[in-house]
Amino acid sequence: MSELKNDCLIKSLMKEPTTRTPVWIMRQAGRHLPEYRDLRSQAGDFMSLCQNPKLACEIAMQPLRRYKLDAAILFSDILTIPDAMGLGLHFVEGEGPKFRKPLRTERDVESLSVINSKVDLSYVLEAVSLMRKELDGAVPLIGFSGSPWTLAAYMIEGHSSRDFSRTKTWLYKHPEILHQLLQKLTLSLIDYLNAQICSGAQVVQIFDTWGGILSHEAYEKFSLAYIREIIANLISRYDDREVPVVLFTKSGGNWLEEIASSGCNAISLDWTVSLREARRRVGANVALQGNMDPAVLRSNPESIESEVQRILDSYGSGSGHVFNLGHGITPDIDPRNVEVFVEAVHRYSGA
Ligand code: 1CP
Repeated sequence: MSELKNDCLIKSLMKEPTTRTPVWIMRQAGRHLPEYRDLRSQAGDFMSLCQNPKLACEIAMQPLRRYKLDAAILFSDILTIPDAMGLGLHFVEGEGPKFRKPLRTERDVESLSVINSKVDLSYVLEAVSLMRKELDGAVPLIGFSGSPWTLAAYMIEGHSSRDFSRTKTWLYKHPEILHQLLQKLTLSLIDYLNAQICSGAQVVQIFDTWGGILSHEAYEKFSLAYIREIIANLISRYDDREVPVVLFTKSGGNWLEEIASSGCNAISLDWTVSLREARRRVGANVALQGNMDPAVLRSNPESIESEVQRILDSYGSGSGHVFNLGHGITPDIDPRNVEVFVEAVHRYSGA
């Protein structure tokens, strides 16, 4: 077993006791850091950063130099999978991700192949190995992927969307084509996450960012069923250690029991859910991660500290809580406020 100097994240995700509440931040590496923006402008664009393992490794380390975080997260994106499947990902300044060849017809779905990560996404796996080397056991490395549903939504729309109307049309008009797509994505994601684990990812998080736009029945059928299949096929122990799985379904607060039964070790919660209530409902079975509103970081040290305290009190004493935001940090946040946030979690949660 390789040495891990700070294992409080993994312990909390496994609901084992720790001396304080671990903390990391969704999207901790990225646009809120001036040193990230510098590197991106040197590299030209976001994909050039992702595809260069040395640069990706450097970016993953940037937030750890500023803040006392309990984890690093792979620097990459959930949309590298559709890119590897041939959709042609690119980023338009100020407009976000776009695909050159979005899915339009049944034939488009039929002609997609399941990816072989070692061949198609070797740059991600190299970045994972390099990050593990660079971390040298200081904190665990989190690997990640999108959920099949969330990736399918981007692949069908071709870009981000507020209501994903094209995707929902497929869901109700051509459910069998959507299922075919979700099955191919599921097989690709099993391969991808296991390859990340074998390359050094010590925790994996599945981002179901758009699960919350589905109806109750559709969520189970079109999102959670495939996530269950992924989790059931992941390597659960590697290098003599458990590899915990965290599942984040944005706006998934109505389905905590169903999400908790997916096989995940922890549920990442957005800010619309009470931690106390979530713990009462599913805390016996899974750890909980979250859930400060990222907008709090736009306020001032006093408000940030009191929100941190309120959230810690809401979870209460005992193991099984990982502090995080309820969604990714936004690009406009002042790093000084992030420092206040991380320090507050340390100060109010123990040693
Ligand atoms: O510099 C830039 O303009 C690129 C901005 C950027 C960054 C820094 C994008 C484009 N992706 C990322 C990195 C990223 N994305 C990480 C690693 C960084 C870290 O966490 O430290 C991770 C885990 C993601 C995950 C991701 N990408 C999600 C799931 C999490 C979430 O926020 O819900 C989603 C939905 C994406 C798609 C995506 N990629 C980039 C953007 C701007 C978006 C969102 C598009 C949209 O709003 O629909």
